[in-house]
Amino acid sequence: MSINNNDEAGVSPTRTEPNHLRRAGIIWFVLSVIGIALAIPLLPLILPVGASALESSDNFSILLLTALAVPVAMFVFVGLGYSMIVFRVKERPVEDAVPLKPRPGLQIGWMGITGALCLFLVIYGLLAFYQEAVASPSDPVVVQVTGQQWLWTFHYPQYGASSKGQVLELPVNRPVEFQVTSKDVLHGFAIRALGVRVDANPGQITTTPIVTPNRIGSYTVVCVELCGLYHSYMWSAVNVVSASSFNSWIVSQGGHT
Ligand SMILES: [Cu+2]
Repeated sequence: MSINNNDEAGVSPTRTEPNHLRRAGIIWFVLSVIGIALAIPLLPLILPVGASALESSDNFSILLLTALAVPVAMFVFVGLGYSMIVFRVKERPVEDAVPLKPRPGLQIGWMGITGALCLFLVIYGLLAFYQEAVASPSDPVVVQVTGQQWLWTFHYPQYGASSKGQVLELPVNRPVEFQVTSKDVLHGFAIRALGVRVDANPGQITTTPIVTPNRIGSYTVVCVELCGLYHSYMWSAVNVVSASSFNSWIVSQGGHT
C-alpha cells in the first residue's frame, strides 16, 4: 500500500505536469509568425515613400531587421509572461528555489543563435555599405547646404544659383551630392525620402553619399540635431522635378544652365 502510494507520488508529477518548454515554444512560434505577418504589410504604411534607391534599401533593411527582431523580442516576452503566469507562487516561499543546473546545450544554443544573428547582420551591413561605395555615380549635381538657427539655405555652385525661398529643387534621375556645413551650432541635415543624413558642423564640410532621386514629388529636409528653441521648425521643402523644370528654376534663381 505504502509502496503503491510512493510510486504514484513519484510518477504523478511527470503525468500531470505539461511540457512547459514545448508549450512556451509553440506560443513563441505562433506569436512570432503573427508578429512578422503583421509587420511586413504594416511597416511600409509608416515608412516614407522611397524616392531613391538608397532610401528603398533603407526601407528594406528596416523590414529585415524588424522581421529578425520579432522572434527575439517574443522569446523574451513569452519567457517572461509564461513564467509569471504558470510558475507564480501565491504564498510567500519558505525555502530557497532549487539551484539551476548547468545546461551546456542551452548555453551553446543561446550563444550560437545570437552570435549567428549578429554575424549575419554585420555581413549584411558591410555588403550594403560596399555596394553603396561601388555604385557611387560620378559627375553629380553639387548642392552646398548651410544650416543656421533655424533655416536651411541651398547654393548650386555649378549653376551659380542660390535658392531664394529656402526650397531645395532637384532634377529627377540625376545624381546629387550635398556638401553640408553650419553657420552657428551643430545641425543635422536629413532627407528621409532620399535616405540621406549627415551632420552639419560649423567650420567643416561634410558630404552625403551621392544619391539619385528617382521619383518626381515633394519631400522635406529636416534638422535632426536638437539645435535650439525653434529646432522643430527647421525644415524646408524638397522638390524633385523634371530636367527642364529644374533648368528653368535655376534661371529663375539667378543662375545659368
Ligand atoms: Cu538645426
